[in-house]
Amino acid sequence: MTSPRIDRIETFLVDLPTIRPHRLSMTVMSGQTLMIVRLYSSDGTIGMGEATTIGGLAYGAESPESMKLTVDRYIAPLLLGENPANINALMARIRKAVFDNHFAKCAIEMALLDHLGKSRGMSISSLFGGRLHDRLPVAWTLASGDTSKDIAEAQEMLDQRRHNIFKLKIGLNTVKADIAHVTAIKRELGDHARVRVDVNQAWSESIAGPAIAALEDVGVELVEQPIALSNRRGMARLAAKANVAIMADEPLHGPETAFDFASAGAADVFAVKIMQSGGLYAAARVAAIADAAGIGLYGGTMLEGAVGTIAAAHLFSTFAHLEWGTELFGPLLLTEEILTEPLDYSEFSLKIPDGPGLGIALDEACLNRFRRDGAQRSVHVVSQLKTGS
Ligand code: MUC
Ligand code: MG
Repeated sequence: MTSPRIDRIETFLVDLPTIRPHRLSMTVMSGQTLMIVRLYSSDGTIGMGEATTIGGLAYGAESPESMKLTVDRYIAPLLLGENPANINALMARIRKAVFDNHFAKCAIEMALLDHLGKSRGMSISSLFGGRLHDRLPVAWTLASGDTSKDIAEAQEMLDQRRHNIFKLKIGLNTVKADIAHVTAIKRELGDHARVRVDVNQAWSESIAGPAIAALEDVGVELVEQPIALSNRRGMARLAAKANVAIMADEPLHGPETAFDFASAGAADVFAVKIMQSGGLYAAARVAAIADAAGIGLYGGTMLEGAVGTIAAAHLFSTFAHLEWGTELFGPLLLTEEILTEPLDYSEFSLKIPDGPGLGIALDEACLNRFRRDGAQRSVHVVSQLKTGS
């Protein structure tokens, strides 16, 4: 039997509105752009992947447009004509030719994994050795910028039994105003909900010390990335002093940075993200480093749409210790349902799909309505290789 080969790679951007403005310390989002990759092989199997950023270039060095360009111009030509099942070899070839660009690499690796799973009749979690959890706890982020709106939103989530863990985005206002905001929300929700905050690097170390102590007093259980991503020593000092958990997020760019943070004692918890890590395999290695160092694990998000969210969910479902749950709520922040069958968010958790690969299917009519390029696609075909065009 001949092996299948990659015939075509297609990329396109999908611009979707958010259900409300989402305020982080570095940007306010009113929409999210999905960079979708589809990989077509000679046996008719299609693998799909997705990458997203937050606020264009506000959060990190890649934008949706740059991810698309990286795949179109630099990654796709390396894969055409190759056997899609050789994921390690293909990713090694990509790493040799493309420096960094973790998000673009993650989207391609995801499409290869989806393709392999579909070809073998196995889910992505099965490819990673099988799931340990059928459902994952999912936190919701309160980030409307308005205390009473946030309280109403949290109460609605609790009533629907959709979320009972809330992450509050702070760092945009004064510390005094932020602490008053968090205090009011925690007081209102009481013991029905767990409350955490994400400062997204907005504080200096001298501000962070007393602010973390004040947040601890009002019942916050975890503080995420209080200071600049480059200040690893400051993170270590804050983690040593604080009684609440200190979580690292933005500095974790794969196994090397995870090892650096773990060996410096610079966090109690790691937010593991498949895109920031550079793919699912790299994220699994970040989790292994955390486990070995006794660091807690949290399944993070770059506010991915359904494709990226489910890819992450498959991987996180294989983690033995996921002490802090996940925040895989990205699709719920968007106004549009892009799947033919919506994901199951209920009982404060997300169900991992059972089907092969990612186990989800895109609603083409919906995608077509929101595609930035209308009907035009960036498609790379094997014939381009032959003609050299
Ligand atoms: C981040 O910094 O954690 C995750 C949830 C959310 O609202 O923003 C993201 C990014
Ligand atoms: Mg964060």
